[in-house]
Amino acid sequence: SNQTVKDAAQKETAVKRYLNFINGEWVESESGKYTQNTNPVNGEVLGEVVASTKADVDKAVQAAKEAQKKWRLVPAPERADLLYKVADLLKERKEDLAQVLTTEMGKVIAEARGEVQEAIDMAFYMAGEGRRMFGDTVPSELRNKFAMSVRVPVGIAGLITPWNFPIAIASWKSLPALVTGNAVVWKPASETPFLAGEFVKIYEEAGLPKGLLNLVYGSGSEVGNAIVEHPDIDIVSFTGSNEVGKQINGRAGELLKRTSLEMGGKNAVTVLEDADIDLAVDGIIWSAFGTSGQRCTACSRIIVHESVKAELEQKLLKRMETLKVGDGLDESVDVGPVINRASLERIHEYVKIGKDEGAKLLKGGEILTENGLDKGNFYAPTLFTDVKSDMRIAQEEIFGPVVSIIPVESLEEAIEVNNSVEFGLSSSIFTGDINRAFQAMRDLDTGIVYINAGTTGAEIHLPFGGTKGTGNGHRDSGVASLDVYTEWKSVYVDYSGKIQRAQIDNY
Ligand code: UN1
Repeated sequence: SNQTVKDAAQKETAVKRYLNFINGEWVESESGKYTQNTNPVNGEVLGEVVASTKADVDKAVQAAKEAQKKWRLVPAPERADLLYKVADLLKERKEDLAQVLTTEMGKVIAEARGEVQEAIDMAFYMAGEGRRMFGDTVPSELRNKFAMSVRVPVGIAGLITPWNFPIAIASWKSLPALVTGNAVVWKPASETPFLAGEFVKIYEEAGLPKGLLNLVYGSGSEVGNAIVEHPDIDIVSFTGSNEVGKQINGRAGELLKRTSLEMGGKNAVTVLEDADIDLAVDGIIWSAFGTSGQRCTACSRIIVHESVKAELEQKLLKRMETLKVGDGLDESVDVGPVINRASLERIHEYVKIGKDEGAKLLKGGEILTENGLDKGNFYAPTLFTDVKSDMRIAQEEIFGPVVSIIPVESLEEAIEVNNSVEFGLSSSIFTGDINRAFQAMRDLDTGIVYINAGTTGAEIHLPFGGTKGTGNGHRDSGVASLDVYTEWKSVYVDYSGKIQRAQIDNY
């Protein structure tokens, strides 16, 4: 009937809307307001999400507090069952999730699938931790006394996650937090709200007890601040910009609150004179232009021995010719859009700064508007050469498809240049000499080092994080992530039947 047609049409045009998830229910925000989610390929409005407030955070924390009281008593192997279910569901829905990811964030579909795979891997891996989560048993100084240390949950974890790896990074944080017995309040980036909602739906479907993981959306600083400042949130885990990380660290420091911070990178690939240049080119192309350079681990500096610089430049230019820029849903596209207009303009500004500083622009350096790209946020893959290490384009994180060649004369100089930035996330060296590879591995001051591979592609069962301005000593993923969400409790059991005085009676 006509009615049915009309209903169907209405359904078709209904706005897709995501709500907060608090205490096991999908609920409106106190604000009654919404923010729009757009597709970076064409600016199309995909739908909207609630604009949450401090009051929403308060409710979420209250729910988390109740839920955590019970969850901490559930045996860790049983907690892990939830994670196995999450893993299975992620696996089942891998393609759907990848589509949502590409549509709201822009990374090419092959990389989106790869990112969902990271979350799947993390879920299985952390589920396994439910049966490990090792503590230590150590000998006591005293007779008939037993000593051990065990991990206990911190309490409530506040997670603030970025848009560039919206499900992988959310999985690096939420899964270890939950398996170790914490409850979670999560604020995802406002640029990638739908994938966050979908991830929470998976937790829900897996049988997540109510209140254990709460989702609050928010685009300004109100929600983030509320999470950082809430007295019942015990640890704040953040991945994002240095600017915001420093603010969080400052405020959390005053409150004596634990933080785990993962921030910028200024990662370099070093190419020595004895390197396989074709291999290095492959590594650089993938690391510099994959995800349109919007990875914390992206290669944005190439430190090359003078004797192979010309060959490297030539081969890079040739490969860059073949890169197809466009809609990431098209399987043949190599480089998608950047996240938004502001980002596009910031990248372009850096290119201008580079030119003004005297760097030589070899390729790219422009906002792309032709061939239907004008509605999206597309930047041409860009290569600078003859860059000096102290130029701003060689020091500051650009977070776009821009890479700079810095010539050097020796391995020692390469290492010095690599280490002369405020960040310390990832580095890579291409060389055929195993001795120099090991020397570099020792001396490159970053949390991640690659030998004969680009700067990206970290695997979830190894610690992820960096030195210096990149972080504050904690690690996401890998077994090290358990340290973020647990306290050590040292336990002594004296079965001697008398009060023995440590440090005294045995000496
Ligand atoms: C990030 O850019 O914040 O190592 C994460 C990589 C990915 C994760 C990047 N596995 O490039």
